[in-house]
Amino acid sequence: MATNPTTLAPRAAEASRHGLDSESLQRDVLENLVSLQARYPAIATPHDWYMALAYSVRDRLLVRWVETVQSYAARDVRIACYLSAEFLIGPQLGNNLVNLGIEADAREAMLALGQDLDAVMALEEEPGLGNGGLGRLAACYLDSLATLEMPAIGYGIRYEFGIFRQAIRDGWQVEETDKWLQKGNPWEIVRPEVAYYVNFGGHTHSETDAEGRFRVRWIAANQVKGVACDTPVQGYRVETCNTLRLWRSEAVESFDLADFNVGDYYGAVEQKVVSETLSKVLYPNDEPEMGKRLRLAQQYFFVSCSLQDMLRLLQQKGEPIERFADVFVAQLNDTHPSIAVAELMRLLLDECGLQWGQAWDITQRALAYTNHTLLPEALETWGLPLFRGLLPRPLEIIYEINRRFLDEVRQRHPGDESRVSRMSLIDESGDRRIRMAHLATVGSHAINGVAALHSTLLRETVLRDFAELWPERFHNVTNGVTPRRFLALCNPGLARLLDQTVGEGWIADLTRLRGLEAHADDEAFQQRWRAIKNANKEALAKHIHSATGVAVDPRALFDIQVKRIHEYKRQHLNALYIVALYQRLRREPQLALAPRCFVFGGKAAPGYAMAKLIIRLINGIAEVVNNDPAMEGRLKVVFFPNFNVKSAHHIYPAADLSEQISTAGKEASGTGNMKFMMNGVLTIGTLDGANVEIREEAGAENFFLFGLHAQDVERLQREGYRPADHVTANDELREALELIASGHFLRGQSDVFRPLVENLTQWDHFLALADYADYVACQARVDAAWQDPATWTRMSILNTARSGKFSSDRAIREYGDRIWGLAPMK
Ligand code: GPU
Repeated sequence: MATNPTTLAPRAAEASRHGLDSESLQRDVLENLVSLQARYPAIATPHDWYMALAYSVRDRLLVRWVETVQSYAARDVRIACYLSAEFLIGPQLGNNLVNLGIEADAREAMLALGQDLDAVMALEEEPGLGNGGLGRLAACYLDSLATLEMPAIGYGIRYEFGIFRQAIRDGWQVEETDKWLQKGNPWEIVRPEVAYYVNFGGHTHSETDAEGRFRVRWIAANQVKGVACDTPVQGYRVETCNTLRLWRSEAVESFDLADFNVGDYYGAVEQKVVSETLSKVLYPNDEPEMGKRLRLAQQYFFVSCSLQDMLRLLQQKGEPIERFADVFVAQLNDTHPSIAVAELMRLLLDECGLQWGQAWDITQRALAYTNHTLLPEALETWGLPLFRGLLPRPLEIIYEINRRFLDEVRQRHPGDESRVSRMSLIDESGDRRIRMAHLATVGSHAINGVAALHSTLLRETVLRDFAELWPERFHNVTNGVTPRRFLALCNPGLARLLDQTVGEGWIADLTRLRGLEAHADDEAFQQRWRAIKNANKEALAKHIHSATGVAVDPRALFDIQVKRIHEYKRQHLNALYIVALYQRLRREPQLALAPRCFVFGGKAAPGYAMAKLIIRLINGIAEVVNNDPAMEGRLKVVFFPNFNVKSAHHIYPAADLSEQISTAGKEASGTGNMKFMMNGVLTIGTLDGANVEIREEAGAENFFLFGLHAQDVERLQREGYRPADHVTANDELREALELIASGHFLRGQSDVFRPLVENLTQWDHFLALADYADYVACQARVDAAWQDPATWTRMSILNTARSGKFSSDRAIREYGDRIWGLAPMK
């Protein structure tokens, strides 16, 4: 039956407005239980109830979604496209309830059906389509774009297997596949009709077309089809519902048909399997790059599908190709999508028939690049043979971009060939490699870092020559996180107190939390503040117990470090301190130290041996400390397995102290630091990434600062750093290292942690030993502040009060103003 969409929309919209109450939800859940799950209440499993509720909520999003898409198609708007290989969106049900404003109604409806909403929400498998900070940032930005009602589409890859599940066996990390789609995904709408073909391999061929114009044809060795899988992204209490469009790879029918005709059935099926492999699994490496062919294929695949989709939408809007950059701006989330520079050029030249100059102008105006790391080992490069084999036509275009670009450099700096080779898109120093950060920079009208310090260092180091050439293109946009998920949803107790104290407006305007400052010294308010924290700690203690079997006392100081395991993040510095504490407490049982519970969480890249060893060390320390009767009531150590968005919901609100102890200059921004701060957690940290700005906002007196500055780190490393000197100068440190090397934390096996200890005493690339003494001194200040609850609580309140800057709404407004030329539509 053909339905007229213009008459459907208002009717459906009307219906939805009446659908936001508990009775209609209850009715729909029951109906969906039967019609979608084929169950009746008496035999429904908890998961059936989850699915029935999820579908009922999805229906309420769809009306807004359809209207939003329609309005973008009809109106003269610029659309921000966020291109990212990762979107770590987390569980959807709770977030959608909060953003629709129907959490209480859903709770009531489920209760009437005999179900507990929290228990039902806990059943949702989270889409782990990201590694850590970078992927979660993309998800926070989608939330803010929708909340600010800015036209936006998120484009990425619909991995069948997301980030691995981390299990801990005998103290070691074990990776298990993430089968997040096993029970179906109620939030996804697959659109088989929105599909594009992507070329791989083969060769190119130049010809002159009918109008006598020179044109290049890419004769591909094979093609893969990308199918759109959409997830609605509902803004907070607004009508806007944007789209996250993820591409799933499939075989191209015509290819297997051709094989069938010559009777090669197995060949045809193999082609299908190879095609589907493209979107099979997320690469689990955070930061260090690994140069795998399949990874490059994934990047090109999703970028090409996304740009083709944008071209189709442009056509649908009735706009000419010349208007591409007026209608779209694409933000490249690190270099993973940077092949967009070559692919957009290819589409404009080869498919649309534009001339180079015009195509280049459109490309530069349409693209912008965000850098997320300065670590040299994390900067993406691709070897030429691999690149040429997979993407011969894009490579030709990169050569031409480079030729024209280097001409410009030579004109500006005649005779400066060392500058030319430093800036080239191709690194010719060893085997020739394409520098993706250079490609992204040259092809973009705006380049930004993710915290003030990071953006400064980016201009001074990694992209120095480029910043000199085009200073006006360089920006800073300090990261932000969404207060909907990381405060309203995950800390309902605190959210209620905030509502009562500063009014509900804080959720969409986080700067209103400043209103809390007036209550920071109010004793009754402090008591309520502490009661909420204690309740959150009790809840986390239960989760810890069920995940690890360790019983922790909620009255202890919860000292938490959760993030990917990496040497630059220095979980081992924290571990060294715990070992020293342990030795101190054994020697001096009378020591008046406050009881502490150290909690760690985070995954190690499967191939990163040192990171896995750090996990083993933490678990070894935990086993010894937690089983030592002398440590009872004084010290506990927990490694919380499989840290992800879901467990993060329980962890951030329950922390007292947030560990942000990376080597200065190495952490681009950090975003966990912001999530802790919002939840009233005090930071112990270095002057790194966004810590600098967190301390500025909170006030130096409300932040525990220690460690070398970025310039000191740089100078030490340049002049020659000798970690052994710190060992000699510090008995406590030396003894801690000896105890670790002795095998004390691995049931006497003395060989296992040797590489870690040797690495530290000989190289210590991230200066953990250089910062050790200052870290320990700073921890003593933490202990003293904790022993005075009024002081601590005041600091905690002021941290929440001053966290407004770190809302992703602020960050997205800045992207809109400075980079996209796009304002909130409110
Ligand atoms: N980051 Br590059 C990742 O999570 N993965 C990456 O591959 C790269 C960077 C992180 C940064 O380490 C972190 O400091 C930052 O807050 C985050 O990106 C978002 O910008």
